[in-house]
Amino acid sequence: MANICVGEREFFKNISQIKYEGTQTDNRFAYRWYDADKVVAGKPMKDHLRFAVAYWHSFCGNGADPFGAPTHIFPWDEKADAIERAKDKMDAAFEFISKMNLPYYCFHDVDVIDYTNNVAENDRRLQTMVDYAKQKQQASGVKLLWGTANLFSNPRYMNGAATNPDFHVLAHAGAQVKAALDATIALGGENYVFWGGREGYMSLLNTNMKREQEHLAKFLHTAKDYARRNGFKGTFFIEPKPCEPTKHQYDYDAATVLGFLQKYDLINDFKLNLEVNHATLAGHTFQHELQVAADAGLLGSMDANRGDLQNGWDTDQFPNDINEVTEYMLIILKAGGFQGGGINFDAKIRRNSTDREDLFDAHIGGVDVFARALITADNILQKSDYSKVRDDRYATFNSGSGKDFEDGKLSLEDLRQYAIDNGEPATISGKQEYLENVINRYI
Ligand code: XUL
Ligand code: CO
Repeated sequence: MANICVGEREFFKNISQIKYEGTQTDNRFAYRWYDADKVVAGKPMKDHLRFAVAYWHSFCGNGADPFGAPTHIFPWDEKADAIERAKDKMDAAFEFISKMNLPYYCFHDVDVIDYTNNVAENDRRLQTMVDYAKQKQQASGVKLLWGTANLFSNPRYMNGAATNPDFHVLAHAGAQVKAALDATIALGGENYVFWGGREGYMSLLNTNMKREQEHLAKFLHTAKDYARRNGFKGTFFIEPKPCEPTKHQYDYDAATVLGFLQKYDLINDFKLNLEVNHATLAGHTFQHELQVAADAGLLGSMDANRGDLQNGWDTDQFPNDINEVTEYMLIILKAGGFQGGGINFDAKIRRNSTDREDLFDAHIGGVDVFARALITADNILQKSDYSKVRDDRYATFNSGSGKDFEDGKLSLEDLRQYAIDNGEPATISGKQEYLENVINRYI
């Protein structure tokens, strides 16, 4: 449980710590399902879910969009001095996270402090904020789930960072990653994320894809080796996304990244941080991405949000669909949970959600939908025949010739002989509607 951590100014006045009150409560600022210490499937809910608040959306994202100026005017953005302003923002962040009673946060370097174009000055700035964050973590008990470097906003990265055709730009990306790794290590960060926002291309006409991908792999090796030499024990995550801002991003989806990690010998240090709206942009369900990662032993962490079924871009809305999230939790539970990571709310309130309390409503809804989904998924696995129905579909491979096939003992001629000996197979239902009803029954 987090200790409420208010700085010199209280930014979220009139809201006290969010507590579990059960489904009957009328209090909007309470959890109805998330009972952090309640044991579900063998461990407390908080250890399954490991919620994190994303610094960028909640304390930096000002509601601006390509068609309009900021609508979220933050009181922590008022001071003229960059460090003073950053400290106010950090006060606001730790006040919010500790009032939400959540265990983790995640940040990019430039979320916590404005960067200049001077590498040494940036390092000094980040170091100052790391010292401040250490105090805040200590006072609140809130921990760093992962750190990362923003290698996509600065104009120098318009042609990519680690995949930029200009080595000079790649070197700047290296400088930034070094400082972000140092910060993550200093703050006890449990993981480090690479999201390659511009690691891809806008046009193949001007792109040597092979060379760029080799540079990306070399860059990741170089960063990993540096972090390991400097005591980082956590996991590196790659966050797949198919496009946006680039036309094509090399970390397209889970299966693509899996192949990349294997090809470039990164599979032992890197896992996946999957994001819901990235999956849907790639034309997949999020369940698909989770299953690909789980099957490869690479299910590291997730960025929770949702897209809009009618819009084709990354709207980063807060998750709220219990049916879908239950399906996520089924896969996560069956996979034995996240490997090192947790559930980071990489989600933003809408441009017109301009009340300070909207940020609480958004996170409370997100937390509760995952908590309820965890309980529901556990009930499905414990009480229903969901697993059995799935397993039974493959029963013919458990013994006899099916087992021989799995064991690699049958030739193509053997398959032919079996087909002749056994005639036409029986018609067997896939039971999809039944299983959909099982999910709904336990919600
Ligand atoms: C962008 C995105 C990023 C990463 C971190 O779509 O998801 O915020 O999570 O760089
Ligand atoms: Co993300």
